[in-house]
Amino acid sequence: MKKILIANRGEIALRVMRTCKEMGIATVAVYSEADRNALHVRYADEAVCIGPAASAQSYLQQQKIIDVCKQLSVDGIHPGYGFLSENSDFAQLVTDNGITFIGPTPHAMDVMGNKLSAKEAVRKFNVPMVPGSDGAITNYTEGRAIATAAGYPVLIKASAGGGGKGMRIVENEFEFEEQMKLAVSEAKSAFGDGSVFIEKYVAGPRHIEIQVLGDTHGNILYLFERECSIQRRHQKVIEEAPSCVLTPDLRKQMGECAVNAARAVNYTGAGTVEFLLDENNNFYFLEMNTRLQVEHPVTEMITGLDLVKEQINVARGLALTITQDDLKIIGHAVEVRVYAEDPCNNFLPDIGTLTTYVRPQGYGVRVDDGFEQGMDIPIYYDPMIAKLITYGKDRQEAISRMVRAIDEYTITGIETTLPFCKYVMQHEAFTSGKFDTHFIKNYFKPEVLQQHNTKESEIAAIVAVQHFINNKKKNTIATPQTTNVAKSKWQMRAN
Ligand code: MV4
Repeated sequence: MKKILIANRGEIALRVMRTCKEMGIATVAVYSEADRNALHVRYADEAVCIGPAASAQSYLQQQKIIDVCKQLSVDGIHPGYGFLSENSDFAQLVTDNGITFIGPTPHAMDVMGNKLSAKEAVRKFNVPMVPGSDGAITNYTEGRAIATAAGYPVLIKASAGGGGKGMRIVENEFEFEEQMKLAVSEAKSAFGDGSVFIEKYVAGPRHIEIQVLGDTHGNILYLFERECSIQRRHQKVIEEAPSCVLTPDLRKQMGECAVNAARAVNYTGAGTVEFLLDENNNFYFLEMNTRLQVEHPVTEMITGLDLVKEQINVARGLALTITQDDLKIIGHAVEVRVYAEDPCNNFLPDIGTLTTYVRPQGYGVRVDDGFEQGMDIPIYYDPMIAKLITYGKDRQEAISRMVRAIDEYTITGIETTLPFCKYVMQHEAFTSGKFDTHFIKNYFKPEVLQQHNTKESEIAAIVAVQHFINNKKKNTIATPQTTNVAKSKWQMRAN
């Protein structure tokens, strides 16, 4: 592979191109009309506009992307995450056109893309699963019997679902029929597939996922876990590696189960096996993601591996050069996702211009982003503007560094989730490690940020008055400019 097209935008497009550059591989960007001035377009060696702003008319245009590859003699495509990354038809189309798809086979994507077929495939490979139905349930009588055997409450999940869509909790047998009816009709309208299945409801679980890496020679490794329990509306907000609750023994067990799950589909490239972990440290397979994930940097930080480089080498047909025994966790990494959303206003997307955009710097800080000061946040795509990752020798150092980095990060013009992330970093439940997927529901309400702001504003006012009095005493005049600078700085912080 000498030239790779990145079928994506934003931070992940840049992330992939950086590794290509280090490997001496030329890069091609594709972009929509809304992304003309985007950083991924400027960073690439060549860039081609493939259509209007709407994703369906640009980043999802499979044939247009193939045409660009032909025109520019591209020999590999990296799909990033989202968009076409888990579309097996696209992976097949790429391959059929003699281009290397940097990702797993269409077969692996198809099996793992459906929850029921994924569970069926991995069940034979000794991967623990939540008690429930073995396949799709087709009638209420059968469903109720399975639910009773598993024990209420149960969840009815859509086989084609993802991100919590089409999931319904059933508290008792009397609700069963109504909830199943709703689940099936939701699944039909959302995914065009009404298949549903039953799982016992695991209360207060942690979301632990294992990074795996497979080559085309049958080697599969686990690159340890990421803890992603802090989510809202099934969207991850904070991730870290390693998890502070896994013992070396549990880590090995979960890692080996993840490798087994990957083996069920002869997995190649980078993938993630998701588990629920209950209060008694029982873990259960949820699903497998057949792409590079948003939160992959925390794994890179603790293993020292460049996951994109590994993906490219695997796609080239090279055998992995490391073994499981070579892999060690060194230090701790935390990632916060910076969304253009207002945490004080139900996390509603906040669009606008990045009037001020100053990134944090210094030892142990990594920022993966796709924006610059003065740019507009387009409404057409994901509202994530950046990922802020900190690394430390241990969890406490990574967290302290994160708080410092969030304080340095200066963004005005739009509201972001940064103040929310700082709140989490300083919360006792987070710092002590005693939290689960209900963290936000249990501990967050907008007022906690408002109070924080009021306090900072009060301190700012006191400092300003004292400064003014001191200046008067010294018989010097505080120039309007000095006053303005001090004020605007505090305003930014208070925002
Ligand atoms: C569960 C569960 C409890 N018990 N399954 C949510 C999205 C999908 N990936 C799976 N999800 C869950 N499945 C059983 N049997 C709780 C969740 C869940 C969740 C999982 C991971 C991270 C955050 C979550 C938030 C709410 C519910």
